[in-house]
Amino acid sequence: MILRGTFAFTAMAVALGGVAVADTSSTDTSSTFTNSAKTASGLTPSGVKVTVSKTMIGQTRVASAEATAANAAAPADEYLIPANAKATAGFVDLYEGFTVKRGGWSDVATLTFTFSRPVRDPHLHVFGTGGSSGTSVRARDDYWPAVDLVSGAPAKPTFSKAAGFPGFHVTSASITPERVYTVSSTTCGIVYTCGTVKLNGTLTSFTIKLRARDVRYGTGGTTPQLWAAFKLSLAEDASDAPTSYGAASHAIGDSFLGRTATADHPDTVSLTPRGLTADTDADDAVTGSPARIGGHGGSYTLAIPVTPGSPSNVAGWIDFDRDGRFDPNERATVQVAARATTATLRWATPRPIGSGPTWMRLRLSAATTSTATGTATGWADSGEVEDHRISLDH
Ligand SMILES: [Ca+2]
Ligand SMILES: [Ca+2]
Ligand SMILES: [Ca+2]
Ligand SMILES: [Ca+2]
Repeated sequence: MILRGTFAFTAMAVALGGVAVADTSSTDTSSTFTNSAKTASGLTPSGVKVTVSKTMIGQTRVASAEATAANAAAPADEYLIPANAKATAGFVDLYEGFTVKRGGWSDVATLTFTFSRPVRDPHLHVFGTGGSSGTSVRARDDYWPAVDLVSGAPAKPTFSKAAGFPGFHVTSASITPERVYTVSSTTCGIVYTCGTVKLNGTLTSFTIKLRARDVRYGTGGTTPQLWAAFKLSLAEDASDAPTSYGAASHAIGDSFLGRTATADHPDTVSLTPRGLTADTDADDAVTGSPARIGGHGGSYTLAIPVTPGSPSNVAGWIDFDRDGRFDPNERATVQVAARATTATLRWATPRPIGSGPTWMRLRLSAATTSTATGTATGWADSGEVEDHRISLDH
């Protein structure tokens, strides 16, 4: 058996689907990461900023810190949910020099992921995390990884396996090898771990600890090495009015129209907002089919139940002229305080309009960070969108 000195890179190439870590040819600026020894920082397509602070344990040092660019053409991966999560940006670190306990576990580093907005049930994608040193069975160490969930805010979340992790065991608090053994080659499931965990909860941060389990060959390798490669994807809520109205997508967090929002498009990620062809929301703030909106004196008023976790803006568009678009002069807005229960929108109609059916879009987003309530389409880093078929009565 011949072990090549580059097999860690080979495993990484397998785990990353052959996308070179330095490839920026297909960078999409809607999803980016930068990376350094102390901090990795990224922007999700929806606009939530993710900051990863790194703390090395003991003698560990960061030997390399690379960012992986977003690539909308990334292929699906059996170890991922959403299946094409490789399309998003992420980062790859190499940690070296940790204190090795022969045949035992070493603590390597802790990573704290902090989000600019609360996010519900984020998915952490683990790519080819693990390591090895040395090039022959007479002088080598493999480092099988473990990922422990240490803490979180406002409360410690739990892990649940979404996909992947062959050869590894996922519990509510850790990802660990089912067993460790001597191997002739490495790949996902053999020394390296590859998969997706969901972090259950609505979070502003979580902290993981990386550990390494040594398996020694002969006299052992030279420099201890552990690769750590991560991406994140967030739950999204999508609009569902006819296509002519354009698409709106919100990262799901702690603020809602009505009491909650259901996640849409759970199987794939997108770098651009996507609508739905049919309503899948189980919690509508406005009910009735169609909902009836009463008006008099040239204005329409609607009281909307809301659940804002922070001060929020609420906007609504009614397609008064029924041209299949939500126009700027068809918008009404109101601000609500955290924990308000009702948002009341009042539209002054642009011109005399007939009663009857049309479409309405409602958007709620955090007041501090988002301009989503200024436009009827596009991303928002928080809140929810609801589209409703309505009937105007006057
Ligand atoms: Ca809702
Ligand atoms: Ca939804
Ligand atoms: Ca219109
Ligand atoms: Ca919705």
